[in-house]
Amino acid sequence: MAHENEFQQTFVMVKPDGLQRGLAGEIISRFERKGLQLKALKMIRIRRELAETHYGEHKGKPFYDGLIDFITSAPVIASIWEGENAVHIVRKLVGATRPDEAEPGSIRGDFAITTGFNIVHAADSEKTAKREINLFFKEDEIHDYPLTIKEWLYQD
Ligand code: DAT
Ligand code: MG
Repeated sequence: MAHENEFQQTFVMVKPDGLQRGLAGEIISRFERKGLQLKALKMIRIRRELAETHYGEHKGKPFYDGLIDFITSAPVIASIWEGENAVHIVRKLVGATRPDEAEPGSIRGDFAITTGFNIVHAADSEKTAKREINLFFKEDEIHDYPLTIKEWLYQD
């Protein structure tokens, strides 16, 4: 795996369907229990312009218009999580894009049925994570505080 043992921040969003289905707490809880540190959290209604920037790589694909309509249709919960290899670890916890391929035990594997309603977003690389963090959060919304259980999560 690239970036082994690298401390990283990643961007995660509970999508409108995750929130509407009452799964926000469950989803956040999974990252907490893994040992990742919550650095930022907020509930927002994504404006169209932000949605189009965030999902810019998918512009022109058949599902693009529906994706933009969906992600702007109701509030989401945006968050930043930090830890060793956080980007890769969070993607594993989230599971494959298609819920019929997502492993049981992953969030999408456990709670989603269709790709269009796969309940959670996570950045797919360190570069994407940085970009998405900057898109969704101001610097003063990101919190630095000690992770008191750190010595039980990481060897020095
Ligand atoms: P991921 O969210 O796992 O990073 P992606 O970046 O390829 O996946 O696509 C972004 C979102 O777009 C995905 O979470 C759900 C939607 N999407 C992707 N492919 C789709 C498809 N074939 N049909 C409907 N929605 C799709
Ligand atoms: Mg993606």
